[in-house]
Amino acid sequence: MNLVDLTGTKYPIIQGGMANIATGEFAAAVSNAGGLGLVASGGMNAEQLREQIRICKSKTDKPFGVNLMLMNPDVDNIANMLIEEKVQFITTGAGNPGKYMKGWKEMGAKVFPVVASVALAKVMVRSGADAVIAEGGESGGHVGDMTTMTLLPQVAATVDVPVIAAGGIASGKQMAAAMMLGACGVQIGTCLLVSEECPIHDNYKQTLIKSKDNSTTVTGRSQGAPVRIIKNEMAREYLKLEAEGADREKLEQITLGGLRRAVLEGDMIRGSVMAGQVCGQLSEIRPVADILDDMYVGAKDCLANASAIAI
Ligand code: TUI
Repeated sequence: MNLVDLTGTKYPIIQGGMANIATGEFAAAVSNAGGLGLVASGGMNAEQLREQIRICKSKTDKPFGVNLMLMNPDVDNIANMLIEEKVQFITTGAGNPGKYMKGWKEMGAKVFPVVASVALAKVMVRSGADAVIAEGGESGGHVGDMTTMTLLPQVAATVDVPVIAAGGIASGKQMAAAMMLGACGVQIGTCLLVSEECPIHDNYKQTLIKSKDNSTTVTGRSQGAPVRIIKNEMAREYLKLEAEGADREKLEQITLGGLRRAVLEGDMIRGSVMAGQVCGQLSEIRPVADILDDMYVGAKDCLANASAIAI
């Protein structure tokens, strides 16, 4: 099944979670532009998130959803609130949402858990997932071990629900490649950070535009919580301490509040500037509608001309 049939959107493109960034207003902008906008839960409690969901509802009549970051301390209350608010699309990240699936499905929601392994994809399908999002470690923020190139076809070959590709997708060519590997659509995050509508500090957008292919690194592997961020003073200090075997408390001190520092204050030196490896491809700030249009038209074009590729 195509992602468009599953979501009722114009394009088979969904927005990534993006904690502390994807407000109700931003998610509505993505939905109005033809993608599936998602209000992010990371950094919010249930009541704060409810308010953002209501803002999103007031700003779009198109389909939208919520991304539930499962490491959120208020996760149980949020899971229930999503039922009260009758949120129709729920994506999850950074964990196993199994215990919430029954309640969400009974309310009528479609649930797309992010998986970083074939094993979790199988478990999620058994729990009733309508699709799974196979996210490779090219993506920004919390990452798994596999790459999109290797994870996506293995998940697609194993499960009998649609598979959405994520991680390393910011162009029509990359979208087309994901479709060739068995995806029914894509999830994008980093390339939306440089949209006009994205409510992050301008320093964050300019840092992404200046960044190169190898501008990101992964911190937190020693803590079992790997996070892809732009290399800066904080990231270098973190990696040095990690290599020296620093304890959890010391490492947490460095990153505490780091994402908010980057997003709200524009602190590109000590902030946690989450971004995927596609950052080197980004060159300008554009409206969300242009980013989605170009990606979709580019992918269509690529697939239509694929037979001309000599092998
Ligand atoms: O969740 C994400 N990406 C995120 S969440 C986030 S918020 C944050 N804030 C501060 C510090 C750290 C994070 C930023 N980016 N992506 C979805 C994702 N889920 N990627 C990988 C996974 C994943 C990994 C292991 C999902 C499940 C899993 O195993 C679960 C299990 O219990 O087996």
